[in-house]
Amino acid sequence: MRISKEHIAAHNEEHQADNEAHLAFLDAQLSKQGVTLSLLLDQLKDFQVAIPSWALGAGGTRFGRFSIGGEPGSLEDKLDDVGVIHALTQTAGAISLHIPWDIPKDTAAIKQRAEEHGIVFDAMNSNTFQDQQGQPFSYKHGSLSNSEKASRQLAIDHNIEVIQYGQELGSNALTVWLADGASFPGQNNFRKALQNTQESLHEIYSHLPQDWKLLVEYKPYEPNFYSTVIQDWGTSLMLAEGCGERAHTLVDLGHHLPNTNIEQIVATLMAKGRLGGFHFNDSKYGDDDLTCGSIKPYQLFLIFNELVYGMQNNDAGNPPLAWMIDASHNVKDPIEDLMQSLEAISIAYAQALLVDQQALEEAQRNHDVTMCQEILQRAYRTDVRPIVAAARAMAGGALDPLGLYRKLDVRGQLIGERGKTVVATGL
Ligand code: AOS
Ligand code: ZN
Ligand code: ZN
Repeated sequence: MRISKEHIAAHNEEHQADNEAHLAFLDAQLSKQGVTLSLLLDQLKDFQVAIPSWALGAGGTRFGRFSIGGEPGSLEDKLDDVGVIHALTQTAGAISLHIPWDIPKDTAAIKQRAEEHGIVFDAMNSNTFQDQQGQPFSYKHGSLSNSEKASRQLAIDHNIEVIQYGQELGSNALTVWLADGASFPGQNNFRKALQNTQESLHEIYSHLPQDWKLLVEYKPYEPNFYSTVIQDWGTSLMLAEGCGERAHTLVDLGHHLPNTNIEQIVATLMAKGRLGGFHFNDSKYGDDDLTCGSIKPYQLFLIFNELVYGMQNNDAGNPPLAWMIDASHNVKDPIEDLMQSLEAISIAYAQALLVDQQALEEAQRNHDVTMCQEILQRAYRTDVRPIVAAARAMAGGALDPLGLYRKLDVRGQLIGERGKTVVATGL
């Protein structure tokens, strides 16, 4: 273990008085609003977000990639890095794997390593957007949507194989994101491509174990720039409904055209009981995959407000949400970046929990538009960082994860062990 209980205890002792002073002030303010701090802390303490295996190395663009050194070179290393994040934050108790990038050579050993870090296996991700070496049929013109049956079957079989790996590891969800689409008008027959995708997904669904979920991710463009087969939430929902009860839509925050009202999409999907998962990130332009909350924190809060409302009023039977970060960029230490994302997500969640739902409902009923806005903004403008820190410490994490990470020079240690130029598999 790179981060010991002693490290955390010593660090927390140093920061405790300061955090408690902040907390006492907040407690006094919030109790006037009828908020019970201990209840809030309990809810936050249990909150977990999965880390994608591909976010642990420096990302890259088609123009280049700059290594930050000490990056994971194997699945074992990736687990160790999530272990660091989880030990510091106690909110990253799950990893999401990508096959074939993360094929476990020794499943039992991988499971044990994950267990030592307190990590479980979240949704498995299939990969039909790249051809692997020696692959008999190509995905160049599509995978599940391909007009050639042989390519479709290959992609279906790959997804079934991913489910099998996931079963061995104890996962219970398969996320399908397709790059399928067209870059030029006329290239594809829209109707046939959609029909093929529905049939392929249905076939995969029929191999899904009873306690598994199928999560269908949508994205408007990239890598295809004219059309994408699963372009939006409506298409994803339609495909999920066409598969069956255990198929759901997955919302990736970066997969919307600029200014789309994502919180409304969340509310709509939850009303239908079909919101299954989430990929958190932030963006200014498209699928930028930047640190959560770094560009549009108010939007993140509004999304969480819908999520909290949806979970508290879950009459449509949405499954427990598979929360995950999906991030990748070129410049920061990925472990630091992921911890910043976790912090932003926890902050948005805590603020959403502060929303006075009853007062909001009343203001809505009275058409008191000003007050509706006030109620949301009051919650959003509360500095909940001391609460988030306290919940983390209660769970055994650090009051200031980033500070302790730097103080222990974890990246320096990783560079010492793994070298300066290791390149992780995958993106
Ligand atoms: C791609 O844009 C999607 O966000 C995927 O969820 C994910 O990033 C991909 O599967 C990782 O390669
Ligand atoms: Zn995603
Ligand atoms: Zn994406």
